[in-house]
Amino acid sequence: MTSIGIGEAPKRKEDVRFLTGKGRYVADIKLPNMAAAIFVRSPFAHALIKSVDTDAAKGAEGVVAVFTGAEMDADGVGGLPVGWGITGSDGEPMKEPRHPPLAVDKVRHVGDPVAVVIAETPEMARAAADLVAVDYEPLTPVVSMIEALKPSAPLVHEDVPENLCCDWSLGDAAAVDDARAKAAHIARIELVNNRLIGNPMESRAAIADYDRARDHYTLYTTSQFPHVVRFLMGGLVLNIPQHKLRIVAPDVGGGFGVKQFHYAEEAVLTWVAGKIRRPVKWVSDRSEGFISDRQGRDHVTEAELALDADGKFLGLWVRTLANMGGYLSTFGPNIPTNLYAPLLSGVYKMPAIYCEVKVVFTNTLPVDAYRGAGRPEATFVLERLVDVAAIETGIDKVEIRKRNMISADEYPYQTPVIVEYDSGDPMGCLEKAIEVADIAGFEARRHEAAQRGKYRGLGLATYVEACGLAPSRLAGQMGARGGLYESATVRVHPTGHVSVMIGTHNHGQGHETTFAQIVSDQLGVPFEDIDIVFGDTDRVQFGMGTYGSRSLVVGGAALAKAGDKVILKGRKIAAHLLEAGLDDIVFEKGDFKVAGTDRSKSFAEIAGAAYVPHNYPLEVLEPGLEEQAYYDPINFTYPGGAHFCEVEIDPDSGEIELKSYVAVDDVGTIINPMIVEGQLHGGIVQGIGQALFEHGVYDEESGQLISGSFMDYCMPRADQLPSLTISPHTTPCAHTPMGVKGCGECGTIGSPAAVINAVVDALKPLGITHVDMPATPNRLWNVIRNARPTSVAAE
Ligand code: MCN
Repeated sequence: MTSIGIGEAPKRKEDVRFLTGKGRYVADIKLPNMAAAIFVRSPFAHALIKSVDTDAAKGAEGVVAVFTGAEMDADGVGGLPVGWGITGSDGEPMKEPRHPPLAVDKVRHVGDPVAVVIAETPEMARAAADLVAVDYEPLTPVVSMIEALKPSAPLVHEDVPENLCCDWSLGDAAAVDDARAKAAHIARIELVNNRLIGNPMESRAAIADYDRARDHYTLYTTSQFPHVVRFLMGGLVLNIPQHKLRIVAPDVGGGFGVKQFHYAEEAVLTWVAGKIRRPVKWVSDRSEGFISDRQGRDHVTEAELALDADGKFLGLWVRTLANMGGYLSTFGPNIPTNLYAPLLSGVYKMPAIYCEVKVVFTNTLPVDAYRGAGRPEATFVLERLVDVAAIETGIDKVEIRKRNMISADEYPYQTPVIVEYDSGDPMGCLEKAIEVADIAGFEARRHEAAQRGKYRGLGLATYVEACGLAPSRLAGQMGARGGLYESATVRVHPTGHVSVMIGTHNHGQGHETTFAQIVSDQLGVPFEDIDIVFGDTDRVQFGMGTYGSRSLVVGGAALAKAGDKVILKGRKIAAHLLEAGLDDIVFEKGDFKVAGTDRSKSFAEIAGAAYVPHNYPLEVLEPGLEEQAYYDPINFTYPGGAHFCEVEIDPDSGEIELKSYVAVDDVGTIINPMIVEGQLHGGIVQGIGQALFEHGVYDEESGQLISGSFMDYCMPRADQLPSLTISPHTTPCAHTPMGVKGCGECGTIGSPAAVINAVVDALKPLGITHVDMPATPNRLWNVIRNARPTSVAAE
């Protein structure tokens, strides 16, 4: 029974139940009299719905009900809302077409839900779903963004001309034109940021229940932000008052962004539960997830970097097409704009930046945040371009970065694109990475590989990200339609045990451990005596959930603030009990003491006195020891780092082997080094997945998702990875209570660029300056074959 503090690495509290199979996920929940739901989904990417005949399905064995979009419409159900609006450079707000939870007149992507079948069992519902006769009139789909913007393209939404949701820009175009005019060299690149399909271990699921006696709904859902689901769904889709709606997101088996949105299935099930007056459950299988979960990335970009004769950056110009898919998802338009362009300065002094983004509708699955969300895309553009500039100017890739890097004493650093970095030491990260990765020995390793007939390459990427979403005022200026603060309640029980109710959501990040460490450190309460409660709108005060690596930075800060209030109240109680002045009471290692004396009261004694107030200052203090705090950050936090990757490519097969990966990251004060290392591991592997394996591919003619299963969508496996070397180099954040910065997305942000830079470096002898992601063996084999069909061993 000991307190465990900040910087220690206890084993994760939550793993006891996960590793012993006792986690309680939505799919594990069984309510009495529960029916099962199966969605009827469009097989077409683009089609008119001429009619939906549900008669046969309604007559099938075990069927309870069948509902269509038209019925929900007739009942006044609203469209799925967008939580973030953007405005075009012409001052026009983005086009925001209606998104009915079940399609009404038209389907806009394969998998668009058209009807829902409710039956006694999932098998019965599935059999009946086949009997729902939808008369579609297929239309020509548009998949490519370039095609979608052509005047002749089919329209995904009739009220959105040219399929253009928004023509958005940030920065100073004239200043960048000046930079280009003055430049000694302009490096240019065209690249694709491939579409990703997130695959958390647990697929999405929902159970809705309606309590007739209380006229009250409960929705259990696999969500990263239950309060926001209640806010959006209750307030804007179903018109259920907030106090009549409870959202529970119990154990959730990974999200990575995919579970950060308000989904149609949640609204449909809740509405259905009210109609059939029975609980109803839906559990997606993996195949359904591929055509119903939100997807990520999908940019086409051209960019130019202007440099002077010394290799100093003068200006950056970026033009990006960003795919939204068939509908705007909850945060879709925010990702390729506000979370992308403001990060284009990276860790460099970039005097001028101009970025324009055309946000485009296509007949594909909606695109939204996926781990990193906009920031890996920005890093990829910048770090690929810097490498191209290095090759073209003949300046070494490390040297060109150092020449342009913001030095530690230049923080706080105002970029030309909104954000002001509060703290950092990119040069320190880079120097450490150079040492840990043994860059001095690389040429010898390259030579040795060449002897074996292999191309060996060294890739470097630096990065900075803005996370800890977000200062509400700034987010509001950028189009957020809600606040982005966080909340925590510290409830001290009469025994001194502590329950923390926190508005974030733990779905793999280890919050039950790290938040308990914060409380244990602050209040001196044994680690085991602290329980972290989250994911239930009836148990926890309003909170914004987990995404944007915000939980520690914003939620942890709210928690520390609430802890401060507990200490202050405890000191007041102690002052009374110890007959001392408040200013004389200090709180040290779990004891309230009269400074300079041996008189003290333990934390548990003070808690007991607060709840059994026989000797208590009732005139000036309420009984009880429970405090709540909300925290709204004043800035983002800006973790950053330097990643080195080494690869070997077999020129005969295109096979690629990752030989080493070194990551030096600055995540501010570290609460739990083991958890941070795990987060970096996971993030880096996700980035490697994007760089080498994963690709969401749609057939251009039919709009079918070709990579719709793990047979075609290739996830990284342990045996394809080297042992990762994680080596922190931290500077404390200047404005968060504990000096912390987020870490949940860092790995995903630095790694795609580091890996592709290594691939391109390996192929340098062939004169290749860019390879698109994913750098699969097939792609590399073709690149090598078209460049020079000889073996490197001959050199
Ligand atoms: N931490 C720490 N010291 C720091 C920073 C963080 O000890 N300086 C700890 C935190 O206390 C927390 C963990 O590291 O336990 C991650 O913290 P944070 O950076 O605040 O990120 P969040 O908890 O807000 O998690 C969100 C982030 C995102 S945006 C995605 S996507 C993501 C990710 O984290 N999805 C994940 N990591 C994931 N990990 C798992 N296992 N599953 C997911 O779905």
